[in-house]
Amino acid sequence: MTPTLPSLSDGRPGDAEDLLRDMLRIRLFEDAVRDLFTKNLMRGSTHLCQGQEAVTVGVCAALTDGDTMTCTYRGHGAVIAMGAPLDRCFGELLGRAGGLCGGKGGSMHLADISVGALGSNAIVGAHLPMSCGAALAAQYRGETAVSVAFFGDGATNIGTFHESVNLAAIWKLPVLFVIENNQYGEYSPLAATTPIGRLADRAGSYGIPGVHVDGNDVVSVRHVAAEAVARARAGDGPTLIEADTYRHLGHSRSDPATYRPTGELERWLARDPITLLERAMGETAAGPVRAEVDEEVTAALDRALAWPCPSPEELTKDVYA
Ligand SMILES: Cc1ncc(C[n+]2csc(CCOP(=O)(O)OP(=O)(O)O)c2C)c(N)n1
Ligand SMILES: [Mg+2]
Repeated sequence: MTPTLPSLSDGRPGDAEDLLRDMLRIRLFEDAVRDLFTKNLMRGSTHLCQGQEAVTVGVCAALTDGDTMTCTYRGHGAVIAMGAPLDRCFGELLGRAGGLCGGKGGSMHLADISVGALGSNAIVGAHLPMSCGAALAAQYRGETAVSVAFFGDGATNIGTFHESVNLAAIWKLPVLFVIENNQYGEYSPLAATTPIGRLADRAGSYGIPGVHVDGNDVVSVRHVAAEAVARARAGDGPTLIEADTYRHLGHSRSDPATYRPTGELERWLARDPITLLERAMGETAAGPVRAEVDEEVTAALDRALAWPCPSPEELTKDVYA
């Protein structure tokens, strides 16, 4: 489904530009990170999300100040979509003192509490209970804040998924459980690990709404998320959203993704969420946004590269030995 301009306008000038800007920030950030790893300027591993930008941008566009978000090791995009500054995200991955977590968390542990990004998590499913906790805190204090948990298709086979959705359902916690269904868990296609094809159907077991959406159509994602947010704020409890999407690259830095059937990547590239939106907006509107973000990302990386590493005294602060 191609997004159409009427649904983009949303009654607000610049709306489509804002969505495109946010998706491009993530795409160009991830492209730069890939480049830095290739040049060995970043260490360890990383899990990139090129191709999945419409899910995090669409959902986070339906949030407001005070809402919270948790995500996976493939979480750079989600943290950026919440509004974390790009230079401090680069700084974290580069291990610099100016990074979001002082350069000590790295790619899989980005967090920026000031924008509600409570943390990326390397343990599959471990952050779903954290979003339940944030939602419970808001409910207990009589606040209207909601909490979003982004996780993969594979995570729906993990115990914490079922425990979290069950608890949120029974306590009517204001949580959005968002499945980034990128069709694979590591090197296994969904069908090899999961006995059902439509993951949103898992909501039925917990008596909550389960919604399936085209995760490459940012406007549709935002629409579905806005409905779930409204339900949660009204005290009607959680929603499970399944957003169909695709990661353009392998599972992690070391995965060339040779297990993918011929033509599959090309089919998804033809439905690249950014290209779809750019096409819907037209070159005149979309071109300047791309140029602006390109400059923004380059400048952010340059700043981060100039930052020092944490001092030896800082290295042992805020860590467990
Ligand atoms: C509890 C746990 N089990 C296994 C792993 C190893 N592991 C890392 S990523 C991954 C695949 C998860 O797939 P999915 O939930 O679909 O997320 P995606 O990587 O596709 O975004 C696995 C099994 C882990 N990190 N944590
Ligand atoms: Mg997956």
